[in-house]
Amino acid sequence: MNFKRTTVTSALPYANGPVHIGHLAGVYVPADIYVRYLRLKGEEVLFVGGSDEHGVPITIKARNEGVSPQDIVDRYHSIIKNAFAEFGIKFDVYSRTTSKTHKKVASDFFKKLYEDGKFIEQTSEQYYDTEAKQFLADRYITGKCPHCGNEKAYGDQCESCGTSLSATDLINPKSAISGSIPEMRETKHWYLPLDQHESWLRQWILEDHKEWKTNVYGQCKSWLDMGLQPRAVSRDLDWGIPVPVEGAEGKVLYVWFDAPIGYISNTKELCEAESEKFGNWETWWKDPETRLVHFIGKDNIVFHCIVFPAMLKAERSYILPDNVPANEFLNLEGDKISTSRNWAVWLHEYLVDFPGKQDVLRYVLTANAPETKDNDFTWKDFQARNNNELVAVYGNFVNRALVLTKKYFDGKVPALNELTDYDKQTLADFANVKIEVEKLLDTFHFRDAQKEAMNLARIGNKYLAETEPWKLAKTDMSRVETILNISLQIAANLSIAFEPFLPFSSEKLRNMLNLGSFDWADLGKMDLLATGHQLNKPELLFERIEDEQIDTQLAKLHATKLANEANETSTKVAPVKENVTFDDFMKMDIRVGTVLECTKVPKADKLLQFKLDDGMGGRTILSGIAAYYPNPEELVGSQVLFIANFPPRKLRGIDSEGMILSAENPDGSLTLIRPSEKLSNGSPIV
Ligand code: B3M
Ligand code: ZN
Repeated sequence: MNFKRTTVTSALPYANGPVHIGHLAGVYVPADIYVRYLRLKGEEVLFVGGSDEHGVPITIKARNEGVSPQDIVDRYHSIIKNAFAEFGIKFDVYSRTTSKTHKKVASDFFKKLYEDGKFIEQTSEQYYDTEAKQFLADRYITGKCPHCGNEKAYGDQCESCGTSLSATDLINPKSAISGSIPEMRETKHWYLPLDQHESWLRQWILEDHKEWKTNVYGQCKSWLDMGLQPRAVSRDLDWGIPVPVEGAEGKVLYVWFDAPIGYISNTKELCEAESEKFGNWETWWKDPETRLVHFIGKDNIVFHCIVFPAMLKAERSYILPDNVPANEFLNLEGDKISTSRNWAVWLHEYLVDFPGKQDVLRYVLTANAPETKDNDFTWKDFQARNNNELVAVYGNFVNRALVLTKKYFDGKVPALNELTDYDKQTLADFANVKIEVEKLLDTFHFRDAQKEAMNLARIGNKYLAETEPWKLAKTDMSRVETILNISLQIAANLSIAFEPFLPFSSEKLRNMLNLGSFDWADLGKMDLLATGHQLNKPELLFERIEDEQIDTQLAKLHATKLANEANETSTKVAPVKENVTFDDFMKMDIRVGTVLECTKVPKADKLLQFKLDDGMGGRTILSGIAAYYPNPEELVGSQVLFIANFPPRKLRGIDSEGMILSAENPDGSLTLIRPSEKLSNGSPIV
């Protein structure tokens, strides 16, 4: 199929928090690379983004902060929008699902399907909070997890063991709104009968789109093989787009019904505002010659490959996506990125710590993009890729070419004279790269495409290092001219090849080269700079990142980890036992003693035998802590606490006269209690 234009969408992030590197790596950088590439090729393309401003998490956040959901989405919509702009994610439109246009488009979409009989109505039982007088979304119900016993599991998921739940699985469910025990009540909803769409979806995905990425295809196949069920497209909630039919008071469109329609509404909003530039919105969504591509993360695959296409098909006038190049997840320093645990690199914080280094992050995220499997971001790798690749290869090459041209030719592009075999070989290596990069970009292999672009820089860097024009300047100026001409042409090519990946650096490089407009077709040409063309002042394209900067980031993450651990520990503290009286306490005779000997008890792998100076002539006590003290002799000289009035008992043939006190750690291990100051042996604890 020959398409005339492409509509590119990228998932609409929930406006309930800022965006982090996982978002960029998974969705927005690849989408932006792809769009920049198409634009450079002179293709007609529309890049649609926006914020997803409905859904339960937004209402929960608002309730927690005591503000309205609108306040929350207003705040994060602008934070997110700015972060994307800062990183050069160049949307044609970035709007929001609380816009007027969207309300109308989504509402009309629902109405059309409703009137055409594309939904089924079903009544089901759901938890209802009689105090707050509302039905409870799964997230609004807490209770005990049936799998791990966590008392604070949510009705949709237990965050302790990660199991996804439904509200009815919870033991002792409670409303998170009022704290009351919810009751079951009947409620009516509209469902999209996905089961009725199964057969065309099977054909369309499994037969007609075998070229989709294997992670996407595989997930679709397993959904289809499990058999599709009707999905509710409405919810009992007061935040969202009201269900536009009679008798639906208190019900709104399910967020996953309205959000993908947001792509359409945002297109419409743009086209109506700038019709001369973008034409009619319907062309982007209904013309069979338009190619639709959705960039998303793996958790959104079912919605974009199955649910939304079923909605579009049911509506009957829309095109379907041609590809859905979903990525897997990016981890951070070996752990899953998590907003609630603050385990993330937030874009707005990165910009404060690394001002002007947007391209470095873009580069590293693409180099490690989770294209086929989850991948890991580490700060050491970030530093290494910056220092060893961007600075040492790309930056170094460009800088040398420009500085030498300034030095020998006053910044004017020198002539291309006779070519040596090595020159010819270098030029030939070059010519292949364009085809290779294109092939990779066309098939969404952004990591490899960027690697190819970096190869160009490597070719250039090697060429300069091996020809050593600075050594020839005294003897063979004609040769120096040729070498620098070739090097500058390579630099000009780099500014094109890297434009989709590193737009800020490309622009900087083009300014240094004093290069005007250009397009993708210029890539591979060796006459981009005419002889005599005046270059601008050379500047460094990239800067080294020092160890201290990386250490600061690692320290920040370490602090987060400690805080999280402290948090988790505090929730795992053993419950307090029944009260005792003061007299009960006073019956216990706890004293200080010094360890004189400490040895393993033969054939009892848990026991240590202590000989204590107890200030009363000495005693022997056995304690079950051998597992935690592999070198018991090191305890000699330590002071410990022991119970002095335990009746002696025989263990393994040895009389044990008391009990030594230890603390139990959250993981169940034991640590001896040792006074931090030297005390007199036999002193009672009071
Ligand atoms: N807001 C989920 C997410 O941010 C959702 C995407 C909507 S795309 C139409 O992962
Ligand atoms: Zn659990």
